[in-house]
Amino acid sequence: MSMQTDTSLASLPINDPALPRHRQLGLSDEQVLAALAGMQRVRNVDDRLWQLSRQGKAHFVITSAGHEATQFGCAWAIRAGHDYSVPYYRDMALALALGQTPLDLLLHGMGKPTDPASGGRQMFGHFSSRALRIVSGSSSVGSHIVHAVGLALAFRITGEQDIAAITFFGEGATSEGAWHEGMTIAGVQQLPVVFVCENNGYAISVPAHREVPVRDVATKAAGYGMPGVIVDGTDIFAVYAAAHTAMQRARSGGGPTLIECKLHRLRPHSNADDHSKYRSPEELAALAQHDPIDKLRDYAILHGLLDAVQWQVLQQQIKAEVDAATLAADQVPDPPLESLYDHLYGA
Ligand SMILES: Cc1ncc(C[n+]2csc(CCOP(=O)(O)OP(=O)(O)O)c2C)c(N)n1
Ligand SMILES: [Mg+2]
Repeated sequence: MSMQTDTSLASLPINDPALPRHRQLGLSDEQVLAALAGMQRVRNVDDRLWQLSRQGKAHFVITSAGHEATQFGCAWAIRAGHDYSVPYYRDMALALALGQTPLDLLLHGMGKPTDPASGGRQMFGHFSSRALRIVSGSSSVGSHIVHAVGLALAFRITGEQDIAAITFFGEGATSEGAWHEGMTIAGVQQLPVVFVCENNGYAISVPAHREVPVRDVATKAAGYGMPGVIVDGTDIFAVYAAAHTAMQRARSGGGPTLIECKLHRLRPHSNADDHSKYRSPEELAALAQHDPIDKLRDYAILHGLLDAVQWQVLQQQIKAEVDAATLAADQVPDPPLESLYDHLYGA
């Protein structure tokens, strides 16, 4: 195994360089359109949660805006319900890409008793689903890395083959002790686990150069005995290529990989944050150039997968779908007072 950081794109078989990129990667037109619709759908849910928080109906909002291509690109490489995904609070798009619905996410955001993640017990961003093998993260930044590595160690101990765990985190998390411990065990044991860093350049208001001592998080991989790969996290195909290669490598006994996806957080960290206090007006204006949905839409139109009118119609359909899900979630009664201590340890 190479200990060097591989900053080139991990490659998949390319049959014909004249083909569009998705075809070169073995992805169908339908898969690309489904991902585009899914990214737009989760952006609508994101919009809606911010509105609901202003109405006092959603308690906490963490945006995935700007991170969608990374999360959908990785989802293509995950066999949902087979491989284990250990996301962090930023991964609403991943939860949707793996099979959760807008209603599931809205019930979670509104703390309803039918919230599939936790029955309204967890704060927003703790996505989980037993059926989809999505394991809830914990609020303490970076601590879930250890859970993903523990899963991979369990596969090793129980002799499970052809399976991998994949975990997600921000660049700020890579400065945490738990991240170091998890990466160390994964490297020492060469476990079937993939680490995905969604590097958006900020830990809330703290810029990356004040939280991470290296320019590229991927270079840290060398210290843990695994390859590190850098990709453009706004490019769904680049992310998929890297994630597919890393997951296949992990599932076939090749060991762990660290993938760094460079991208932009398009909105404030959470509904408790105001990013105009630490991002300049120029920086805020430039964010529009880094929207992964625009990028995939332009690609789809360029390759004739849909036209501008069909895109308009699709956007309207998705908005109507999210409107209906919002109404449905809003009609669910809040948890009754007497359920206050349900599911609590020792209650
Ligand atoms: C151990 C710990 N320290 C601090 C916090 C507060 N906190 C929540 S999110 C966050 C930022 C983490 O940034 P990063 O890992 O880059 O992820 P991003 O939010 O940018 O996606 C911080 C400091 C926390 N939850 N846990
Ligand atoms: Mg960050």
